[in-house]
Amino acid sequence: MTHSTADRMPAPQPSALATRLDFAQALARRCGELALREAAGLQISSKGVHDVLTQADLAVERLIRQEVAQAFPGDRVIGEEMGGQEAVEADGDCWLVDPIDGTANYATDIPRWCISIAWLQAGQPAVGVLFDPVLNRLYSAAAGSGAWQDGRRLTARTTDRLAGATVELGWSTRRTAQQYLGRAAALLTAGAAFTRRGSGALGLADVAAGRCDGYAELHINGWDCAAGVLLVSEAGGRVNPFFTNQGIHSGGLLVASTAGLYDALLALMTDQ
Ligand code: LIP
Repeated sequence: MTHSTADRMPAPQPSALATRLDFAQALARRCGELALREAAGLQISSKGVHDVLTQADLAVERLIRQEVAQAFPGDRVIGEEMGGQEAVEADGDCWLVDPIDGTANYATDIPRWCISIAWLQAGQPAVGVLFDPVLNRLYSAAAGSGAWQDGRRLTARTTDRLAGATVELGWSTRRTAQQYLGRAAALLTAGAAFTRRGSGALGLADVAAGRCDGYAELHINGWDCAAGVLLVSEAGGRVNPFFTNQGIHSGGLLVASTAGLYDALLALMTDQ
């Protein structure tokens, strides 16, 4: 039997998201290897109080930008260290990257930091990849295709009460000590335990992986959380409309948790 060309279906072309997902996963691993190499003899500078920069942050972001330009010419990149926001509309398409999230941990040899790479379409995370080189854990998500860690499907917890919950409360000097302490007190008063471990991205990965019930921060930047919020939503958790509210350009309040905890945690974080 002969087959006409019409009978031979073309091989299914990977979707644009699948292509970018595969690219980001391989790149995140290369970035992690670079960061591990750069850790020896680290040069550390300060961007401000409790805000450090290392030459590794810059080297990793340069690698990301170089690889994106080669693989996807014309794609816009916004990065924590080299910016790029001015070229991207709030509802635009871009790569949003944090070359090393948890830089203070990285700079002091505390083993909790990661590479965060996200691809946004129409201003919303569509592909998210985190690589934790210390534990060799690769987290990935594409919109509508679930959240994964090293090939294992991730599912957020079903916790629906603050009493007994564990929440990571991210901190920076971008909000006042009184504001932070007020939220910490409210969590403790509600019977929740709180922690702060210095990497918003890995805090979000823990929510997606069912290791923590929520991650909240009064102000976080888009590059810190773009990949992590997609992991949480694809793992069945809930996230506030961070990227609808100018998340690309100005950052802001982030609440990400199990579906059952979301309303209570959002109320606690927004209660003046
Ligand atoms: C960190 C964030 C974290 C925040 C830290 C710091 P960086 O990002 O992931 O949420 O609480 O202060 O901003 O600066 O290490 O990339």
